[in-house]
Amino acid sequence: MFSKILIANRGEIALRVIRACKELGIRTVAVYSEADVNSLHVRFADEAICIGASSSANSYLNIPGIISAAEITDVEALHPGYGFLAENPHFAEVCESCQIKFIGPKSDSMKLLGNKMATKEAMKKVGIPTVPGSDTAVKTKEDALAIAKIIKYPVIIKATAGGGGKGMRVAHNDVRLASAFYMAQSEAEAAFGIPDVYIEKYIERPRHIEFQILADAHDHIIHLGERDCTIQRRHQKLVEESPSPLLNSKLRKKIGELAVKGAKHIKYVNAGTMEFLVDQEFNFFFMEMNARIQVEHPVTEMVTGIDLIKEQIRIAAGDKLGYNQDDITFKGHAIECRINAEDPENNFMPSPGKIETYHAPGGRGVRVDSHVYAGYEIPPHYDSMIAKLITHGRTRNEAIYTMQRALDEYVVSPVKTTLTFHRRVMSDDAFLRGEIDTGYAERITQEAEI
Ligand code: MV4
Repeated sequence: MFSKILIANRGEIALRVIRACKELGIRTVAVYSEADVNSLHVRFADEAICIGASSSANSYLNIPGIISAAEITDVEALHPGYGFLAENPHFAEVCESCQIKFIGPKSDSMKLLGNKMATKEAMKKVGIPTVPGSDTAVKTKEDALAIAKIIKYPVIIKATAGGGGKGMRVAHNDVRLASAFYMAQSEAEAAFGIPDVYIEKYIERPRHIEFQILADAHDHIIHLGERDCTIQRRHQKLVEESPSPLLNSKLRKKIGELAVKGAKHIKYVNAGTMEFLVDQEFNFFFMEMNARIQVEHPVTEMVTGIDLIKEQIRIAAGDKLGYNQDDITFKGHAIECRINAEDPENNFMPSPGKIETYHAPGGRGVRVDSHVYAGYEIPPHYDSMIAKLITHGRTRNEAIYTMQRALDEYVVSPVKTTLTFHRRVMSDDAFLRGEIDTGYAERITQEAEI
């Protein structure tokens, strides 16, 4: 096992990794930007090094700065968290070439998974259902029209280098397809430096269900069930839960086995997530695979009792998984609400600034993962998430009632937060019935769907 790890991240996830390290007896090194001097991840780590100015580009994305910090402090491994450099194959290679173990998948896996179309083809090859569409990059408007003729409208154009909803365009007819095609291409070129796009049949009002995978370096792969992440806005998840109210144990077993098969096929190692869309008829389709620990990992931890961060560290250290698929049992129901410093009454506009009053909820069945406190100044430079509120209950209703109670207790002022949005969701009849789709968040905030 490692004796010292550097955490190349900030905020709640840096704190989450530090906590796991402490429980494993591993010393920790935090890195921070000038804006984060007073952050809890700096205070709770054994050592902390400033790696640059406030902007992400100068700090948490500054590869030479992070590597220098790792060398000075003589760490054996590095945890990237999520976002920033977590899925950057070049960064993983630099770490390995400096004898620093990157706690994540191999850089080759990250390269493949960064290409959404190549990943889709790889999964299709082992019998995982994918959405009908082009199986190579679509280079001309004529090709795009020919594919649309076969799969029929509506269609969606996606950037091969995209993911997470970036660079997507929907078209309902030939005229719109032509302009959507050119727009998607130029957006892809501008955002990723790669103009390649592909086309799929557009699934209307789907649900987003993802499976958590754990894979060790000894060809042993298991899944830890699913998370339903259907409640999103502009591709930002707001509420996640496990199990999904949509799946029964038969469908869970079926998709879970396919997810494991897919991860095995690409020789994936570490924690990963296979993302699926489920349509109104319960057909499911593989979308993409995420090569990182995800924000919403706590809901899986709550229902399986497994510490995913510790598992990531053990896997990177070369340990074998300590259990088989049959040893994984699911207990009760967990829900996570993302508390962002954003104003739901004003188009979710970021609301950075100083938190004057802060009271986090507690009590039975409540978990809060957060780096903020009374007097904390939310910097304007990064993601606006300030906390994750997770509740667990024996049933979905119990988890919801505990969430309602915890949301009532939560006080954050004067910054605006998504607490108000969550209070509305947790008492909304459609949500209580589990009748949601990807248009839900926009509908209840009376916004137009994209
Ligand atoms: C789709 C789709 C409909 N049809 N693909 C958005 C994120 C990316 N991972 C996949 N996304 C979508 N792909 C086809 N063929 C609709 C979405 C989508 C979506 C998916 C999950 C959750 C929220 C969403 C919001 C808008 C669009």
